[in-house]
Amino acid sequence: MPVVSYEMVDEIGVIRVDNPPVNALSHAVRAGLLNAIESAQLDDSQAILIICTGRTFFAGADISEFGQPAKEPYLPDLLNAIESSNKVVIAALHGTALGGGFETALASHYRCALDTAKVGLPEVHLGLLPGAGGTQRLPRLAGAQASLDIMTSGKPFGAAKAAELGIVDRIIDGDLESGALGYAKELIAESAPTRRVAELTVDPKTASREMFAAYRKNIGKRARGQIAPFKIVDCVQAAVELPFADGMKLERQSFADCMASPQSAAMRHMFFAEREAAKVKDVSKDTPLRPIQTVGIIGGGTMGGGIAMNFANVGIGVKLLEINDEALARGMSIVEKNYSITMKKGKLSSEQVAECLALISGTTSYDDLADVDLMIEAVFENLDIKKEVFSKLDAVCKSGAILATNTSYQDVNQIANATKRAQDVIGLHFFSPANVMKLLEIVRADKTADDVIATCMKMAKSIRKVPVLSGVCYGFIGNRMLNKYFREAQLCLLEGASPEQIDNAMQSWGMAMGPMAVGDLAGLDIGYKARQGIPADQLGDQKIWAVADALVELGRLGQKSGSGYYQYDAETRARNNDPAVVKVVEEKAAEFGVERRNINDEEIVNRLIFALVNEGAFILEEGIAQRSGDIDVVYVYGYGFPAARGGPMQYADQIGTKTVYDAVIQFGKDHNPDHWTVAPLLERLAKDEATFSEWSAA
Ligand code: T1G
Repeated sequence: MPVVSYEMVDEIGVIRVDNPPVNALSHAVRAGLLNAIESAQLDDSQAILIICTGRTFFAGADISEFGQPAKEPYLPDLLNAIESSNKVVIAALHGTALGGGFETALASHYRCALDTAKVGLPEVHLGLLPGAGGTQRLPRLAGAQASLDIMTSGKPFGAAKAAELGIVDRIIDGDLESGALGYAKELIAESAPTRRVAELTVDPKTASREMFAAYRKNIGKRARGQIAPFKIVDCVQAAVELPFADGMKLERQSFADCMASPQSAAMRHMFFAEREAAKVKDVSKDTPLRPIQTVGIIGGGTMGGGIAMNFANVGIGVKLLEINDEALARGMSIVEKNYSITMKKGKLSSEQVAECLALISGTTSYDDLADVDLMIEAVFENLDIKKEVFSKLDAVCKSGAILATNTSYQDVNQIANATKRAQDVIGLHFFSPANVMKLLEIVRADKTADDVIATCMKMAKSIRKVPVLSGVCYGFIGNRMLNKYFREAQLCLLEGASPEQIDNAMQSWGMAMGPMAVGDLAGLDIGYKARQGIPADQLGDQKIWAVADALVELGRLGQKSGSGYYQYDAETRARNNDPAVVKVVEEKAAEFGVERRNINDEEIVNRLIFALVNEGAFILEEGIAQRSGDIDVVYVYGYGFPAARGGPMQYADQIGTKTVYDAVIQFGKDHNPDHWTVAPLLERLAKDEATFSEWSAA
C-alpha cells in the first residue's frame, strides 16, 4: 500500500496515510499529501477527509530527517495548501496526534476525533517549538494562555479537553472512518464553509503583556538554560500582536534557531537513545517472554515499598515479604504514605489509590512466594545476606520464576551462583525514590537467559520505566561513574572550593542537584558504611573521603540528621552554609598536606564531568554498556544530568573527544595521575577526532 492513497467514498475524497509505525510526516508522506490535496481540488469531491491507518494519526514530523537538509514540500507550505483548499478539509484523529500531526489538524477546516485520541505539541522536549504554524494557529483557536501551557509543557491531552478548547469539533463513537465520513456528510449537507484558522484573531481576553512577562519569568525557573520555551512565548505573543504571515516568519526563524542549537541536537539524541537502549543487540526482538502476573518483593523498606508501587500502579498484584509483622506493618505504612503524597499532588484519585493498595498484600512467610512470576529482592546492601535470601528463593519459587536483585553494587554473578537456576537470575536496579525515578538498570549476569532479559526489558516499559542494560561490575553503569564524579567533588572541596561553590557550579551548568546536596539527601552514612566494608588496602586514596567520613563521625549524616555538608532548617528543610564544615575541610586538608587554593567553577565542572566521560569510556570498551547513548540515558534519567546536554557521552561528542582527552591528560599532570588514567577508547577517539556515538554505531 502506498504511504498516501486517495479514493472517492460517496462524494468525499478520502486521503488515507499508511506510514508505520507512527505515520510520521516523512518526505514521502508530505509529497503524497500535497499531491492528493491538489488533485482533490480538481475532482468532483464535495469535501476532503484526511485519515491515517494503524495506531495513530500523524505523530509528528519525522524526527529521523532532522539534522539533514529539509526536502520540499516543507511541512508549513503543505499545511498552507491544506488550509487554502477550496473544499472543506476534515482531519480524523486517533492515537496521538502530536507535533506536526496536530498542526496538520489545525490547518484543516474541521477536526473530529475518537474520544481516546490525544493531541499535543511536544516539540519543546526536543529543544524545538512547533514549526508548522502551531504557534500561530493554536492561539487563534484556544487562546494565548492555554496555548502557552500546551506548548511549554509539551504534554499531550485528550479529545474531550481539546473539544472544550474549541480545537476538536466532533467526538466520534465507534469506527473512526465511518464516523468521520458521516460527519463530513453533515458538513456538506449544511454547506459548511472552509474555516481557515489563520484568518481568525486571538481572543484578547486570553493575553496581556503582563501575562507574557510573568510567563517568561516562570519558565526561567522551570526550563533552566533552555531556549525553546522562551521562543515559544515570543511566537505566541506575535500571534496576538502581528498578522498571521508576520507571525509565521518569526516562527520559522525561531524554529531554525532552535533546530541549529546544540540543545536540540542533544535532546533529539536523547529521544532515540532512550528507545535504542531498550534493544539488546544479541537478543532477538521476537524472543518469547515469560508471563508476569504476580510479583514478590522481599524487603519492605523505602526501596521495596517504592518498587511495589510501580507494579500496583499498572494493576499487577504484589506480595511484600518482611521478616516479621512489625517490619511488614512499617513497610506497608511507607507505601500508604507515598500514595497519600501522590494523591495530594493530584496524580491519583482516592479510588485509584485504594485499588493500588488492594493489589499489595503482605506476608512473613517465604512459602507465600511459591507462585510469583517475578521475585525482586530489596534487602540490605550486603552480599552475604543477599546470597542467603536467594538460596531460600531457589527453594520456594516455582520453576521459571524470574529472580531479581535490586542491588546497587554487588556482584550479580555471585548472587546467581547461590541458586541452582543462575539462568533465571538478573539485576533490576531501581533508583530511589523507586516509585518516582524513571531509570531502571537491568543487570545481565553471565548466565542470565535471553528470555529473562527480554521479559525484564518489556516489563520495565510496562511499569513506565526507562530500561538500560548493564553488565556486571561494581556499581554497574551509573554508580561506577558516579564514584569518579564524587571523587573529584571531594578533592575540589579539600583543595579549596566550598560545598556551596561546588553545588552552585554544577547546578548552574545544568545538573539537577550538586554533589554535596545529593550526598546530604541520600545520607552520608550510606557511603560511610559501604567504605567500612572495604579492606583498607582497597580503599585507594584515603583523603578522598576524609571529609565525608569526618562529618559522619560528627553525627552529620545529611538531611536526615539536620546537618551534613549544610545545616538544614528543621521546619523548611532549607539548606544553609555551615562554617563548621569549612573548619572540618581545612583540618583534613592540613592533615593530608593539601595546600588550599582558589578553584574556579570551570575547573570544578570539567573535573567532575570529564571524570564521568573517562569512566564511561572504560565502561563502553569493557562492554558493560551496549552503546554510548545507553550511558547518556542512565545519566539523564537516573542522575539529574541535563537532557539539554544529552548525557555525558553526547556532551563529549559535542565539545570533541579530543577536548576531553587533552583535559584528562592535564588533570593527571596537575593532580593525581592514578585518578586520571586515560581510557584507551577515549585516547583512540581523540586521535581519530571521532565520537563515542560513531564508535557505538559501528
Ligand atoms: N519521527 C520518527 N520516528 C518516530 C517518531 C517521529 N516523530 N515518533 C516515534 N518514532 C519511532 C520511534 O523512534 C520508534 O522507532 C517507533 O516510532 C515507536 O515509538 C514540525 C518539528 C508517538 C507517543 O515528538 O512521543 O513534529 O525504536 O517506541 O511508546 O512542529 O513515539 O521502533 O525503531 O516511542 O508507543 C513531534 C514523538 C516531532 C512525538 C508513541 N512529535 N514520539 O510512543 O512508541 S517534531 C513527537 C512519541 C515536530 C513540527 C515538529 C512516541 C509516541 P523504533 P515509541 P510508543
